[in-house]
Amino acid sequence: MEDIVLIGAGGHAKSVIEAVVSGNNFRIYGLIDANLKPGEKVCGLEVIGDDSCIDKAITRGIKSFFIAVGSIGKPDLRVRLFEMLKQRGVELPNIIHPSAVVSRFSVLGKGNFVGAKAVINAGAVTGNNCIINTSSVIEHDCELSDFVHLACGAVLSGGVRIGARTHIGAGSCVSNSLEIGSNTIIGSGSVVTENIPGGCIAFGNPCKLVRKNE
Ligand code: JB3
Repeated sequence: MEDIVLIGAGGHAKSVIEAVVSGNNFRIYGLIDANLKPGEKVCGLEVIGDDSCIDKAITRGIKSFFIAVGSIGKPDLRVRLFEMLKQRGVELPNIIHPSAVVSRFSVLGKGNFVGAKAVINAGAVTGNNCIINTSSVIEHDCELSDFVHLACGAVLSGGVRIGARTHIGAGSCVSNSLEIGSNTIIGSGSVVTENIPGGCIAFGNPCKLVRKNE
């Protein structure tokens, strides 16, 4: 089994660890976290140090890394870490919980997390480093750009398009064929029935633009 290093050892890392351990494709070599002490354990796995350990792990022959810091609306850290790992030329696999249903007719980029009981249906396409969290649904022909976060239980109906870095809050629903722009946050529990532009915060039922996302 191939070794993998997880970057981040907080709440989201626990969901990632659960998926990796259940999936049986990788052995977790260790966790890298900016604030936890080396030797501390999360779900029984050891923190090996901070981001300066990434190069040490590469030197020791680790090829695969996964960004296990999450985000709630602000993906900047995930973006920075992803660019840094890309520059180092390491493998950035998708981590998919074995209970997720991912269509063979969907196309996923790199470094995506697909949580327990998530569904990605035929014809859907994702970019890189998205979080498709627990029990979320990406229906047929949806298109997600890079760094999108679909929080737990969010549902995209068929043919929805989501711009880069956009966060769809937990339990939200987006109606068929709508488009949500980049850098937008849709608040939890929203019901999106019309297109939402980029760079804004919107929420409610029906979902309405509330203010700019600065
Ligand atoms: O709601 C759900 C199901 N999940 C949320 C997830 C999507 O986002 C979760 O509840 C959290 O709200 C959030 O998870 P995350 O990002 O794991 O948050 P937190 O528990 O605060 O852990 C962040 C970890 O990243 C902490 O242990 C920090 O020390 C660490 N960290 C911060 N900056 C960093 C850096 N680690 C590394 N390696 N490098 C950094 O620059």
